[in-house]
This record gives sequence, structure tokens and C-alpha cells, in this order.
Amino acid sequence: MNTAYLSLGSNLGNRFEMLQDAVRMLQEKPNLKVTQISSVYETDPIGYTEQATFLNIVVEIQSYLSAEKILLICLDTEQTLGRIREFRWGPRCIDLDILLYNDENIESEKLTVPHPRLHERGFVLVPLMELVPQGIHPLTGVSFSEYAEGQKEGVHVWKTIDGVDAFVRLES
Ligand code: PH2
Ligand code: MG
Ligand code: MG
Repeated sequence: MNTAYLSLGSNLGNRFEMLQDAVRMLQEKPNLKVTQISSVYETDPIGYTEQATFLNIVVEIQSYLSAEKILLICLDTEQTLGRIREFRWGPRCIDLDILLYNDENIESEKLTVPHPRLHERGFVLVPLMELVPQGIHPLTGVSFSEYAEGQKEGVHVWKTIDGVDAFVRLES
């Protein structure tokens, strides 16, 4: 069994519903279980800053699937939910990124794991730390909490969540 962590973000349309739909779609996949979910955070845009604030979450999944297969599921979910890629780091109705896959280091043409910007993004680190409070970066050995120091500005709890099943059932 493999454990992976995914980052989900939305800053277009009904952001909360987008996150819910994405998690529902993950739940419906055979061979994959969504086992943990963070609170929902409202976060200031990083990178390209002239865009609306995001809602971000991190989920834990367990699966026998390879990281490459999980990537295909992420891309398929984005497509189904109508994501149009306009430009890098620009507005998006839904984005799903693989943060971690076990403690593995994967560098292929399509996929880099751990996510190369994982340690420099508060909108990833803060929700990830809820799920793995003692987590350390598998390549550098530095704790997520240490990376998160100084990166918590602009990352605020928007809604607390009581488990995956409660999350997908919430009224948006
Ligand atoms: N995603 C990006 C670029 N910037 N900023 C926030 N706050 N949240 C995101 O999910 C995000 C971002 C590229 O994927
Ligand atoms: Mg992304
Ligand atoms: Mg992405």
C-alpha cells in the first residue's frame, strides 16, 4: 500500500464546490481511498499575485496505484471539472498536485516528487502539517514545520473539517 499527499486549490467559480467535487471524484475511483483531509484554508495567491484568493486543502490518499497513475487521475479530475490552462500559475477552477508519494523521489518527464516547490509554499505546508504534524521532507530531512516558519502569512483557516465524509456532504 502506498500513501500519497495531494494539494488541491481553486480560485475560480464556486471554489468550495470545486474542492468538494474533486474529492468526490477521487473517492469514486476504484483502487484509491481518501483517508485524511485538512481544514479548508483561504490563501493569498503566490507566484502570480494579481488574481483572486485561493481555497486550498491537502488530502491523504492510500492506493496500490503508481505515482504516474495517480497523476493521470489528477489530470483527469482537472479536465472533468473544466479546468482551462491559461498560463502558468494563473487562475484555475481546480488544481491537483502530488506533493509526496511514500518517501520516494521520482524524477520523470511528467512528474517530480516530492513536489519541487512544496517547501516554499505556506498554502501547502500549513494544511500538510495538520495531516503529518511530525512530517519531514524526504530529500532534505528538514521538518515541514521548520519550512513553514515565516510562510504562514496569508494562510487562514476558512472552514474546519471533520473528516472526509463530512467534507463531501457539507452544504456549499
Ligand atoms: N497555486 C499555484 C500558484 N499560486 N497560490 C495559492 N495561494 N494557492 C495555490 O493553490 C496556488 C497559488 C500554482 O499551482
Ligand atoms: Mg499547482
Ligand atoms: Mg498542477
